[in-house]
Amino acid sequence: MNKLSLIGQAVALSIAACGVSFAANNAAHSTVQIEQPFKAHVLISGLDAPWDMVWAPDGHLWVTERKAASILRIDPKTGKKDVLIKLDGVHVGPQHEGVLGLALAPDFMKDGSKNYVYASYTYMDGDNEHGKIVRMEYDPKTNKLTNPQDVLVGFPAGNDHNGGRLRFGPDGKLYYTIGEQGHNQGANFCKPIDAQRLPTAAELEKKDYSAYAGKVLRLNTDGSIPDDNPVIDGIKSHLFTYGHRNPQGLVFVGDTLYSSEQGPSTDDELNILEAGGNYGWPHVAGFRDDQAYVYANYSKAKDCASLKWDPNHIPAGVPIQKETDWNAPNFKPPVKTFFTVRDGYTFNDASCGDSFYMCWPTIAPSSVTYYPKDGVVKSWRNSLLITSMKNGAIYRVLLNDDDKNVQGDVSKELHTANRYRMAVVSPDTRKIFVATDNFNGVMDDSNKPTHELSNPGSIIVFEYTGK
Ligand SMILES: [Ca+2]
Ligand SMILES: [Ca+2]
Repeated sequence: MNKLSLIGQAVALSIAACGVSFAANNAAHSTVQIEQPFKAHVLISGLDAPWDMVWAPDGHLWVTERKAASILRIDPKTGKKDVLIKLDGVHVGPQHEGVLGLALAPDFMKDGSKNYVYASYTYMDGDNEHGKIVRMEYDPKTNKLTNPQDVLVGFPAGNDHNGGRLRFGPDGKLYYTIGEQGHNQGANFCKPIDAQRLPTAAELEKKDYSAYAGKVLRLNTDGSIPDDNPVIDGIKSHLFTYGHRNPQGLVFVGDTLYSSEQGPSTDDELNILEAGGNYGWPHVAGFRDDQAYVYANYSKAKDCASLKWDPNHIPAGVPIQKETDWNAPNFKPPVKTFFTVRDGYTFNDASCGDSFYMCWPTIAPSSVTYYPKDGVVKSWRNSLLITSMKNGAIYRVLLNDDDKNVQGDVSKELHTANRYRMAVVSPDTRKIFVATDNFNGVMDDSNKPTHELSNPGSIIVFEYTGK
């Protein structure tokens, strides 16, 4: 317990130092103290890449452990952990593969409910990697999840950008985000981005879902296509929206569906998802403003394999397209970016050394959750809380009264030197539970890149101590 309480103190100190308005002052740590006092402690550590987390009607946190391929039930007061199931056949990788999204049926634990629980994971089908969504049954007597049944199988997955958030809508449908597998970058730089590719009738007939990369799906709980899904380019499929890069966050606020999405070196996004909308990737990052982004399509370069991918310098021979040279009529711009910079921005900042990407203006948003209108923290009411992996913080965005737009400012809250994977607000709105990644980089308390995470593989509880 000594270690935990010491960690708790360290966390509390760093919060006190870092509650600044990010929009007002980019040089953090120097100005305005937030008025809300929080204290913090580590609820549980030793988790193997916690990924999704929901507050269940049984008063517990339900958590997917991506790399352990398990689903956990954790007591939010004591940190006591029960393994509900360890899923078979999961393909686990270092960063993006394993058990991802988790959603409980809307009638979960109500009288007569079958207590269905849904999760997504990556798997190998021969040499091909895919993602699937499964349905399980929870038995409160044995405290186990059993009988996994396929809901939707065979959608695209890979070693990068799998999206992976699974949520129920108020319409009783399942919504699921899929990334574009990080094509056109890194080790996958010669593979084309399929975020704009739409499924054909022939593909759907064969249950070939290879065009579902870079999309958000809407499906019935049995995996079928809802009758009222949008018809896009003449085809009705599981697609709800398209043109996404790596959308990992998904939350309904009333009927409005917000999604956070990871951009390239600029322009992480907060979007409102509307049926049939095209969110622009890879032709547009953020707004269609021609600022600090062009679409460099390596897959169309002659002899791509002979080239070297470089995020800071596009090699000769790679076709380039300006954002304003692309004009899809159903393009939906984001409601907010994190952050847009002007052309000429120095992406390869020498002061960041080999970790130059850590100093990019992006935040690596991993999830989005909602802080309600009647929450105890007054200035947080009606806000979205977006977890940042790279910057170890929650970026708070205030919504307009009608929930259909954002107000201007973004506040950076609750910083620690940890990669924030997912946040959940307790029903009494006093506590924010944050699950943390196990490895990789984060900005430390002096805003410098570090790979020394304070509390890897943990759930941190930030508790409001004000009135
Ligand atoms: Ca976009
Ligand atoms: Ca742009």
